[in-house]
Amino acid sequence: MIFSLAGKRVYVAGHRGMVGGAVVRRLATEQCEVVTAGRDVLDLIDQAQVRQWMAHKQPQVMVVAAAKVGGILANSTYPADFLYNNLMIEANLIEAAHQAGVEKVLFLGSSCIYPQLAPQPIREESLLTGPLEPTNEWYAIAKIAGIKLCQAYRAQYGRDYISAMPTNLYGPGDNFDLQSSHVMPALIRKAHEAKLAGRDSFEIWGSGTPLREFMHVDDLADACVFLLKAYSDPMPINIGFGSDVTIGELAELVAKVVGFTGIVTRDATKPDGTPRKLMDSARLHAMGWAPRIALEAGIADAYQHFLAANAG
Ligand code: GFB
Repeated sequence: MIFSLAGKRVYVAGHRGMVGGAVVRRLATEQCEVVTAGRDVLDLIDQAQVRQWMAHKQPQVMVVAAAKVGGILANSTYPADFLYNNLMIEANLIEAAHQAGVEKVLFLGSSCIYPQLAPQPIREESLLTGPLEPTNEWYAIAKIAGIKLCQAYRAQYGRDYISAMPTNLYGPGDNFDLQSSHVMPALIRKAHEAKLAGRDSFEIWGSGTPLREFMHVDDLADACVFLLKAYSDPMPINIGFGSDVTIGELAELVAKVVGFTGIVTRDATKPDGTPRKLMDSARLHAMGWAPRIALEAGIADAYQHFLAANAG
């Protein structure tokens, strides 16, 4: 381990989101102080506010888990929101961190930064080698800019700012809104509601053939803490699960976990997105980190949190 969190003040930007919330929970087991700021006190789009807040709080470490995120439909419907908000959030945070002397920054991107037809599994070297998937290129461009910010502050100022690219995530605190969510929470909700209503089917978007790799957010949070301590390199590092499933297979698995016994139908008018984005996480695994939460167990956990959040 090359960086110690002991006694450090760690700012987690985006703590009310699924990823930031998981990182805060994980950091509770470290000997560090966690600081956060809700949107009511700190608007991350506002450069002056971010600078003032950072100068006042003086964190030594920052995790950038704040982002405007959404599923395939939200990404393609609100391109300006996804590009502008994410560019502003990361630029404001990283520049303010540098100004305030923050020692270590972990910036979180996404597997969609890689070219639409990158060789699978996708290695970090694939970045910027081909055209992006059109359904999420706005978000991807913003996240690529975030990687470049970390690299630029490293190169120009010697800052230990790193970036990591998680695969598709799910878990407690996810967004279950059917229009804006990712596929996992959408399928959990659809299967649950179909079961409750006694329907004999629920519908998934697209052909069901795209392949996706899923990781429980608690595994991701563990990887983040590991990387804060052990990683210092300009190159982004992949955080993947190691295997993928088709969306059709995922729907069947979710139905099994939820206890829905009907059939799954397909809405071919909805987009498939990229055919496959399995990441090569060999660099991370070679450092000694591996995920622990198997897909079915992770879905069961996410379903329990969904039930708890919707009780009463
Ligand atoms: O998770 P998802 O919205 O985003 O969709 P991406 C994954 C796949 O699931 C697509 C299919 O092929 C969808 O068509 N799908 C099936 C559904 N049923 C549903 C449904 O009810 N809801 C949703 N949302 N999808 C996102 C990017 O891409 O991945 C973001 O848009 C981000 O930028 C994120 O990178 C990790 O995996 O296609």
